Amino acid sequence: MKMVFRWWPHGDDTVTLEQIRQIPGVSGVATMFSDIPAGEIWPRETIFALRDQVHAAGLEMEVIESVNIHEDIKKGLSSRDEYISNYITTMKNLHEAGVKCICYNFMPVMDWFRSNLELPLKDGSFAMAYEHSFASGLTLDRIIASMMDGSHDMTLPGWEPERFPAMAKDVEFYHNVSAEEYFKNITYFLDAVMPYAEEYDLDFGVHPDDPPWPLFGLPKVVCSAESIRKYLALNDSKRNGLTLCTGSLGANPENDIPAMAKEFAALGRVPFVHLRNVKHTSEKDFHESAHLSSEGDLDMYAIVAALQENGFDGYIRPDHGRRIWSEASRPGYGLYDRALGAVYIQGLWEAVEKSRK
Ligand code: CS2
Ligand code: MN
Repeated sequence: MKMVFRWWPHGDDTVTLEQIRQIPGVSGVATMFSDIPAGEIWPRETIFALRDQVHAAGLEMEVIESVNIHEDIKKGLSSRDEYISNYITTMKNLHEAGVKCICYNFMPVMDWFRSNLELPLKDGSFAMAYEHSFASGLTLDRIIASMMDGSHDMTLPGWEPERFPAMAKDVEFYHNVSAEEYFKNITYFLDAVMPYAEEYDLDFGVHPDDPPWPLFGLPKVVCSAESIRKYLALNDSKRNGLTLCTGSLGANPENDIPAMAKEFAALGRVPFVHLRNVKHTSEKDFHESAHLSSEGDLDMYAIVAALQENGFDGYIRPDHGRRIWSEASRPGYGLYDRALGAVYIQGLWEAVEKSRK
């Protein structure tokens, strides 16, 4: 297992590589170029320059989160072939720079959604929260405005402003796309890309939908054990894997996360894990919590044990943290709470490892 930490380059992060280097046990970053629009090739020189910067700080750059998928690929338009070809060139460039794992998602139009990016918790910290009745009633303008209001002027993953102008039309487009058609578009992408994932030694981990249920009339793809089985079966390559995001999947109390960790790690199809915890306030309402089992509804020990006992040998990162100690940062991605999470997870990992000997 390798512990990594999400980080944005080119001045788009309040956290520095030097700070990440000082978190015990963290060996590398999961990073991306949020300034390159989806669909464009990531130039070799740009990737190599970043890799050198990360290495100079004493860290590795083996995980990319995310190489976003152009909307035309998701929609299945004829222009997709060019974007897929660009994607494959980016894969080649990343491979040559030593990248081993690519996290991506197939959520249409937008990435994760929260109705409140700064819910005050009892202990004086702030967490991101989701209230279903409120979220389902929002217009697109309100959705964008509510995400931007809490963004502290930083790009939120999946909410890059370049996406906004087309969003309304895109949402409408998907109202006429069935889940079956959408899965065909995914298969087309996977069939084109997986042979190159094998050639370039790149493990792909699709990120679950967040929240893991239908919202805004958009098709949902990865939200339960059943849908994950279906996704992995779309293309049999072992490189076609899952990013097990416990907080995204765990937002639905019916999802048994330790069972999922067991099933998919045993298949060797989990290259990357996002560990975070959630606290349910009702069936479809929740807020994010500190990583500890005692702070949320997920049994983090059971998840770590399931991964280890089933041969998981990939990357783990602490996902969204709370805002604590008055830190100003991109929502979910401050230094302090994620650093506490990284160390807690490694404590669990060591405890499980030693108890098995
Ligand atoms: C993040 C995602 O919210 C989360 O759980 O991990 O934004 C993730 O980076 C993307 O969906 C991956 O493509
Ligand atoms: Mn995640």
